[in-house]
Amino acid sequence: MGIVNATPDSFSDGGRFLDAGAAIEHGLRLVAEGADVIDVGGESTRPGAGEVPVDEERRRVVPVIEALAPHVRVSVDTRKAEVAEVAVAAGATLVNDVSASLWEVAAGCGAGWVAMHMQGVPATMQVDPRYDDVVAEVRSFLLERAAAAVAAGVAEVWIDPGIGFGKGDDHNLELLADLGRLVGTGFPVVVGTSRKGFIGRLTGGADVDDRVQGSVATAVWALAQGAAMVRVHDVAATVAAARLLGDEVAA
Ligand code: HH2
Repeated sequence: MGIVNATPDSFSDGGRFLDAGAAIEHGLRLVAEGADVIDVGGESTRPGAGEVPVDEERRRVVPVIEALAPHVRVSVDTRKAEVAEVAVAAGATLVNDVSASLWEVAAGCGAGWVAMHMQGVPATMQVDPRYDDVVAEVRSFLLERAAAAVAAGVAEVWIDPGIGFGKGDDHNLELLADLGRLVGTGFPVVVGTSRKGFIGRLTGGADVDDRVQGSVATAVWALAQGAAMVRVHDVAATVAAARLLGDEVAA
């Protein structure tokens, strides 16, 4: 899953693809690099980010989805029901929901749904995240939401541990180490580590543009543990590494 953020303030590519033409061009580039899904977002959920009004978010994502949908599967990265609905009408077939609350919307419009775990809300989630057992708590939350979605009639339900969403570095590492416990639920797992802050901290303070190696390493790790999809900015590098793993190492 390649990331296209049509936002002014996303933590790694904010402002680069706010213009629809630039976002579409970038999405097509990621398709050429091997992305199977393009995730289009119009609201940053980086730590500290505030909410974007519905009209503005809709204005940012709809033209990009319309242009990309004939070429590739498109998901919409949103927490808002209204935006999910117009995005599906524009051609998106997957609702990537970091709030894990839009399953009825996905059921209503016949789209797939990604339930991501987050403790708190982006504005404050990194202040002091706490868990007794992060893997068990994330797993039971996701299972509960996934069951609700299945009961509501969503035919395609994904789960995502929400790396960096209300989690300290140790929480992120525990979730990655124990990803098998999410994979074991039987729901397909998607993981997003790409260029995130913990990679910078664990690699001696690498800037956001210098986190490709850590991003690829963690993506390959996630795939090796059984994740079905990784959400990444650096599609070419990730596809090359994933192909090596799948074609050569696992052969
Ligand atoms: N991470 C981000 C946004 N959406 N969706 C899923 N399912 N999983 C993730 O880990 C995830 C996500 C944050 O990354 P990004 O889109 O690059 O930044 P921003 O939120 O600042 O736009």
